[in-house]
Amino acid sequence: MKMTKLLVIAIIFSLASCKTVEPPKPVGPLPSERHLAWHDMEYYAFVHFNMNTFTDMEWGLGGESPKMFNPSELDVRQWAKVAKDAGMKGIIITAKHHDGFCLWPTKTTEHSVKNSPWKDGKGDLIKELSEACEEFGLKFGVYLSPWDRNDADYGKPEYVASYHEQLRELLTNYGEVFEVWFDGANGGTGYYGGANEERKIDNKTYYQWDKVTEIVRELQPNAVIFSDGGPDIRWVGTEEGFANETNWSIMRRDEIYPGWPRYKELRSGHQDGTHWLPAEVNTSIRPGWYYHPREDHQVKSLPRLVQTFYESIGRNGNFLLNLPVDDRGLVHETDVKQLMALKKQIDKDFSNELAQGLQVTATEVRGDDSAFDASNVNDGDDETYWATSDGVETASLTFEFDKPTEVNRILLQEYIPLGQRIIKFSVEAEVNGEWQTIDEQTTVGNKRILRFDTVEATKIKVNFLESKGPLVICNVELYRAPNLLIAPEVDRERSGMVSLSVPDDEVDVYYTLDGSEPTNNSKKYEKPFMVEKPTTLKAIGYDSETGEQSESQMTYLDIAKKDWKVVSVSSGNIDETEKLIDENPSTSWATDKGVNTPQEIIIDLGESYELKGFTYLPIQDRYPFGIITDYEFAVSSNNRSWKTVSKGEFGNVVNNRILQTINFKPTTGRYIKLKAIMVDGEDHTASFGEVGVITNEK
Ligand code: FUL
Repeated sequence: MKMTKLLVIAIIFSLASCKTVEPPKPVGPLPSERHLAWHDMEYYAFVHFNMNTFTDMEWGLGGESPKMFNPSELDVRQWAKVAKDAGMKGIIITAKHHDGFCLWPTKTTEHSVKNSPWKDGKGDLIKELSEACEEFGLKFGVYLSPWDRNDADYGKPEYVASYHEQLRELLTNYGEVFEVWFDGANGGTGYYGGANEERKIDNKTYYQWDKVTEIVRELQPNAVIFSDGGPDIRWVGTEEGFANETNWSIMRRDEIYPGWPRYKELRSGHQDGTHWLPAEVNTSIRPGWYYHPREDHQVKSLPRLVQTFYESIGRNGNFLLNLPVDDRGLVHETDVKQLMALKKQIDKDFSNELAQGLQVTATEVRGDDSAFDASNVNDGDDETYWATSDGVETASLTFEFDKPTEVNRILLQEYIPLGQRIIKFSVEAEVNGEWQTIDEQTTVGNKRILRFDTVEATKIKVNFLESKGPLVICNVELYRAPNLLIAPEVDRERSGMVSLSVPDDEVDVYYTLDGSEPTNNSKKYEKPFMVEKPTTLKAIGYDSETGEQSESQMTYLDIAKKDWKVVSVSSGNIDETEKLIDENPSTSWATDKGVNTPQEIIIDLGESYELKGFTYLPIQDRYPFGIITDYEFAVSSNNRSWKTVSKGEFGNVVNNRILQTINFKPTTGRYIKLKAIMVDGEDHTASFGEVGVITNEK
């Protein structure tokens, strides 16, 4: 009897030890299948190409004639080839922007390609592009602006019905769509069938978002829906091209709606989120979303693009990079060059993975089971993961090199089908037998990449310090990325004095003032120098040890502001107005609060110039206010009789606070007046970061 009892106990024990350990329970909310497919997209193109491309605007008013849409060399296969060669996985096109012009022959309105000279009105750009995407193995997505400044019925239920129909057309006739993009900009002034008035709608209710979602689900069940707050993926709360370091893929989604005033929270997500709502980082390769010839020299620099890569994909977001296709209908040569430079650099950064196959140990493994072993993090398989036991939410992973090895990047991935968990972690390196902390960070999510100064390490340790549950890590990679030379930064004082700087003392700076490309034979920068007249400055950083040089930085400098004086303001403290002409983008000046627009400032330029344009830099503060959205600009030779030379809207200036450049017919004068006709915000103050002019001076 005793023997049998012992045998039973032994059998139970051995069965228990054979029993495979259960995987960790999910920590919700969780991603859906369509989310997981979207996370894999990582990097794809936005294309802003529509009526604005031909009117040189950012936000068309809606009254533009379809006749103006007439690309001379349109080639959507070139777009697709460029995107493919750049390593992108899809293209999202502005099928309709706020001005209402449709790039496909919709049945809902006459305001479309069918009434344009392009292909004698027989063209269908959406069809061409969807086919080109298929040919090049890219996914295809559509942007359909809810706001429509052309439609006479905008504001009434009739427009919403037609909007839903447009969506149906786009999702029915053009094959598989991976993402549908709904913009947050809404209501306001417009053409509206000739009414030319302001129309306000309620963002939350007017478009019947539930119905919109229903249409997408019915016609394209695999597509993700983008808007400020989803329902599937979210805007990242800035158009500058970054997510915050802390970036949860979850949010309290029901609090969010288009135009949500707490949009800055979109940059970080919510640790206690109720829905999976990951961030898409959208930004343009140029200052504007649409093509403007004046921005041909402002295509983002390689270091800036690389930074955006690390601050989007490297911070648990997807990277949606906009290409403003030009009025020929092609991705501009300069943009192509930068895209390829970015591809090459990222390929270089991640060319030599150092962690794979290394000896890796964990302080704890789930149930001591080899299925969840630490070696799963560097086996090159994202479906296997290292996990800790229930209740173990702090643990470390240590990688051991055979010999001291240079490292400056670490890439970490949580196994997100089981939820996003990590709240805090740190990275240490063992250098010359001593441990040093490299970084202390917060979230990981689908992918987190840290860049740090190169260390020659014998071991790398990741300490997971706080988590929402047991740890579930599917991938860790280590790299030694090459150094990237940064182009010089240009600073100019009011006097006209210019200084150039690079972050690295070892790097020399060379420059030219005649528009030619600098080399290490050009003038070497030793000390600040004077530029008083309009000049094109180009500068490079040069490493004499390696012979490597940075991209060249081109800056256009107009007349120096040394004799300028603000002589009159409609309200506000005139003694502080220097801030709007001090060449310092981080200082600003504003009129008094609560005074109704128009508000204005008058500047005496000190002498008479032939003026052909002006610039307005919106306030660059973290919490901006009083941005001028509608302006009037006048010139005078005596500060008494004025000539209005330009009047209009700074399109999209609130979302994208870039330098606004307005050209007008050359006019001679000594005094300039900038009037704020309309400003953003409720407090009726007009703010000015910097005001400048463009002259014909030689
Ligand atoms: C914004 C729009 O108003 C811009 O024009 C642009 O389309 C950008 C991507 O979204 O909200």
